[in-house]
Amino acid sequence: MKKILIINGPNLNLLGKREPTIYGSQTFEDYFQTLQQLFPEVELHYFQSNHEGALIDKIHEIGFTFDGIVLNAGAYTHTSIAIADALSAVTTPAVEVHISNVHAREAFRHHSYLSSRVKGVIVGLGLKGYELAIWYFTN
Ligand code: CA2
Repeated sequence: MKKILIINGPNLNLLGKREPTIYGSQTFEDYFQTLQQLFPEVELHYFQSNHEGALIDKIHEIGFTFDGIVLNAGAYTHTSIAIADALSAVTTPAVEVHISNVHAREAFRHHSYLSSRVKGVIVGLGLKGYELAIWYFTN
């Protein structure tokens, strides 16, 4: 059974509770159940933190044994060389996901420190982006 970890960064614990016009109205916990139903053949794990170091620790913890990381690092995407370094340090491949189309938003969201360290990037397709990333790792 393939093991895949979804990592959500800062503020993504508010999904479904605030700013529904940008981020939708479903909580990630609800959507995670949908993902488990869609991919019964995958051992899916979920981790969310608002703390940069905790995200890095989790990448280190699973980054040599899991088959894939689906990473939405939130605003750390645009600031964190440390998360980029963590992705380079591990062997588990990652796919970067953004719920909103960051390229249609403020200029500071157009650059990602992480994109060069991942297999690919999915932006602007809402929560479906996570599904597509898992599909990539399983097909
Ligand atoms: O579009 C995305 O997935 C982002 O990674 C979301 C980040 C943002 O900083 C990135 O530029 C793009 C922000 C996450 C904030 O999530 C919230 C969810 C609900 C309510 C308020 C914030």
